[in-house]
Amino acid sequence: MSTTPRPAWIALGSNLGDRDRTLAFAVQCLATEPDIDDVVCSPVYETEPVGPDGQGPYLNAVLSLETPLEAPALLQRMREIEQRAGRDRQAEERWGARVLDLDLLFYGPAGSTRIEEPSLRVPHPGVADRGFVLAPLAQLAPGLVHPVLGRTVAELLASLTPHGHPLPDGVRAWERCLRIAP
Ligand code: A4P
Ligand code: MG
Repeated sequence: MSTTPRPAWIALGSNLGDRDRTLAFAVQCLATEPDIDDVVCSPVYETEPVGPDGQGPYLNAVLSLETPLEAPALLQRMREIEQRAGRDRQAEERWGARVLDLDLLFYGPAGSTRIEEPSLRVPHPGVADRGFVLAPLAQLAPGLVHPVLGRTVAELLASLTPHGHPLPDGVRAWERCLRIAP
């Protein structure tokens, strides 16, 4: 394990069960994990599902954290939290409804680390064209530069946003925010 803490940005999504409660559970789990510090949450958005028909809207958010864990070890912790929240991968179709999805968006100093393994791709390949990721991420880190595309999060979000609208189609602010219990 590395000893130098590094930043990471994680996307949270839920569209099955008590979505609010699941996101709050996930944030609290991450905030209380050993080797994970300085968790900061974005606002929450309700978003139209991208994927197969017949599933309900998602709640999406993004958080940033600091960790000495290497990216694969961090991903492993994320998988464990998905399981604790009741995610059943066997029962899911691709992009189908899920209790909790945690994706590692960016990792390393200024989000600059690039990883291309079958089990882990960083930056997450969906970052640049997903309004449900970019809207919350832009609230936390608008100036973060995508290390492959060379564009900031704010620029990527603007390219998905209809002229004069602050948010992409299908993305709306949710009334409650995520709080980390002391
Ligand atoms: N994997 C590789 N790289 C990563 C990474 N950076 N972070 C591997 C997380 N996992 C990564 O992931 C499948 C496999 O990808 C894992 O075994 C892991 O080793 P997954 O998260 O279980 O599957 P997935 O979520 O179906 O696929 P993917 O490609 O992560 O899709 P997305 O982008 O998460 O899309 N609509 C709305 N409105 N909101 C959503 O949150 N989410 C999805 C899923 C579809 N539609 C949505 C939403
Ligand atoms: Mg995913």
